[in-house]
Amino acid sequence: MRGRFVVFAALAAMFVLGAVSADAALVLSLDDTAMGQAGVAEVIIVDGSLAGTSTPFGLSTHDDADGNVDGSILFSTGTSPMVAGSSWKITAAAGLSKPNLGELVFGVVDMVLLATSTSSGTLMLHTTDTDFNPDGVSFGGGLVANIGGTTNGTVSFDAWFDAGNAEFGGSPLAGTGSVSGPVAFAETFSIPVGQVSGPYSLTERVVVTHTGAAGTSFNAELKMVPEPATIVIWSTLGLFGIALAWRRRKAS
Ligand SMILES: [Ca+2]
Ligand SMILES: [Ca+2]
Repeated sequence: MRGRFVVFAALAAMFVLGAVSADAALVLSLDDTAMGQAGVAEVIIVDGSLAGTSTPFGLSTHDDADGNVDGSILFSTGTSPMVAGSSWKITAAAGLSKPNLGELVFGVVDMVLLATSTSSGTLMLHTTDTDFNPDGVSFGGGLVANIGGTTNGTVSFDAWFDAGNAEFGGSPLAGTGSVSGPVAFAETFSIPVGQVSGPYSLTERVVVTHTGAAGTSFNAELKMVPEPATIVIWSTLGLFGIALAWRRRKAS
């Protein structure tokens, strides 16, 4: 009986640990919308995991082959198509997050692409991470999205914030945009999200469309920052503190 309990406890612990680690991972996905279905990613990679890990986009298709760098995913097909039949060649695609980049309260997810296509097509990329956590701190938050690069096609950017802390959780927030090439671009979008007080997830989506053989590169960063109102309050409190210290020093 006791032995059976120990086995049960061990299995329960494995289940809990598995659930926690699956929930906390950075995920990078690439969808050639002409392959299979649009919205069905051909490449899904979970940080620190082998192919077959469960995600809301389906099972991951590739191992995270970056030498187990935590908070980093690196994917490349070199000069080969992304998948058989695809017009997209991924020289490099990367996703970055904590603990490699940013921190828990003010989370950052970052995505990098250097890709070419041999014909017209659309490539949709997502990077998501969960378990950013103010840990008892409540603040008025906003997202800043920075994206820069070069394109001979069109690049559009969307950002998600999810207070439910789900992978790919929430829906695209208003306030982002797109650019059309040929162009070198550098865009910054400010997106209010309101009060942040519990664990949250961040997701960024970039859609690249080429009308023929072309190349696109970008680095897209999405980060949580205190809302300007919060910064004003913090700054005011800071100035008040300095004034108080000065008065106390003068009095003594
Ligand atoms: Ca697809
Ligand atoms: Ca990794």
